[in-house]
Amino acid sequence: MTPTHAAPAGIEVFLQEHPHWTLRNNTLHREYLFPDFVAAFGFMTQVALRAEQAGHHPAWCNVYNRLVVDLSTHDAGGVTEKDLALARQMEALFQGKRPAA
Ligand code: H2B
Repeated sequence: MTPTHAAPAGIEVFLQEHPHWTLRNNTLHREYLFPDFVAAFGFMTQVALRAEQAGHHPAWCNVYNRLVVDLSTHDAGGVTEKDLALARQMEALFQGKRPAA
C-alpha cells in the first residue's frame, strides 16, 4: 500500500495556524483542558461520532478534565490529510462551532 503522508507543507501550515498542536513522535499532538470530566467526555463523545463517520479514529487519553490526543494514520505510518481533517474538526468543536461534515 502506498503511504499517503500529508504534504509537509500542509502540516506546517496547520501547525502555524494552530499553535496548540505539535508534531510529536510522528503524530499530531495536543492536550486539551476542560472545566471538569463531563465537559471533557462530552467533547470526546462529539469527536467520537465524527471520527466514526470518517472511519478515522484518534489515539487519546483522558484523565478527569485532561485529554491528550495523538493523531496518526496507522495504515500509512504517519500523519496524513485525514489527521489534519480530524484535528480541524476537533478545533472547531472545541471552539463551539459545528464543523463541516
Ligand atoms: N484510524 C486511524 N487513526 N488510522 C487508521 O489507519 C485507521 C483508523 N484505519 N481507523 C481505519 C480505522 C481502518 O482500520 C478501517 C478499516 O477503516
